[in-house]
Amino acid sequence: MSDMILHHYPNSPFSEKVRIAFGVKQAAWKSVVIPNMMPKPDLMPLTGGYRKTPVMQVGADIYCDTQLIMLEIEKRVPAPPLLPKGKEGVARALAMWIDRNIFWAAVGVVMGALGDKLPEAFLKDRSAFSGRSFDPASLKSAAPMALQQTYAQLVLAEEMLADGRPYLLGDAPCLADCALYNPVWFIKERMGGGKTVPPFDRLPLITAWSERMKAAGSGSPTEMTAADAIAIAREAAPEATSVDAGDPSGLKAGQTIGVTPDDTGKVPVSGVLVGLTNDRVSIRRHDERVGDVVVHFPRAGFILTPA
Ligand SMILES: N[C@@H](CCC(=O)N[C@@H](CS)C(=O)NCC(=O)O)C(=O)O
Repeated sequence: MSDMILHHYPNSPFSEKVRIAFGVKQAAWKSVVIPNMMPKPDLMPLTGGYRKTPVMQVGADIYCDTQLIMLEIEKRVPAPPLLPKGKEGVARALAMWIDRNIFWAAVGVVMGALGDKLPEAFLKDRSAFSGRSFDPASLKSAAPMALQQTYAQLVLAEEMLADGRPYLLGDAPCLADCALYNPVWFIKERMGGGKTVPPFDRLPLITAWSERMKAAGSGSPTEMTAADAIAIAREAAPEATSVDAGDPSGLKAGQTIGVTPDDTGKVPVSGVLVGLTNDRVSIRRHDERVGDVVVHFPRAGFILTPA
């Protein structure tokens, strides 16, 4: 069973980064809607504790973090490419900048406006998730600065479009465009889509670009239940992986290790090392409900700890 199954929820901006990639590629995928906060009882057996959204599953292989999910989609649906030839590193580096810098500024803008309308349980969950205070009054007072920061970062992308190119790296949307669509979509979705919504009142090229991106849609999703996704994992065997014996980390195949995000949702996932390359680390774990699965993470932004 090689369907790409995305575990996500509609309001999740990082999920939109992936959904728009499915749109660019006009890809078919399965959609499992997960809770927008902990607990996530049908996701944890698959990931072993990784709690962020989204997660992609293909059979008994579980891909965590959009950095890696996008590479996996690219491998499975190569055309049209998200990594333009000769600019693969640039596209990935831009995506990293956007994910790590613009996203949190955009969260500050949206939460500043909506913080006092969100359920207490959600605010508590996000405080624990991020290590930052999601208290509505603090969110509100920090919002003007978050807006300035969002603009200061987005203006760099506006400059990239200043020569008339339709997308960040040229004539076609790439990984960097999908990444940028995440915070832009988030603010537009939650604060109203108009051109006059700050900071878009001062970003005409990004505003026009976001309309072009929106037109890509989200491919062809089909709803799937969490129970069906779990059954698929149980019945499938993970794909083959290999450990680079010369990896400078010194980690060896068969060792038990923990893998932990270095920024938010810092829950370690432990398992047996079965894959290690420049761009990913893969660990095998067993769970009663899902059987043997391999959970894959990007190298950048993840801490590997020998047990
Ligand atoms: N680096 C991660 C970031 C993912 C992320 O922060 N996602 C947010 C939702 S958009 C999240 O996990 N929030 C907490 C949750 O959904 O439980 C990625 O690229 O996938």
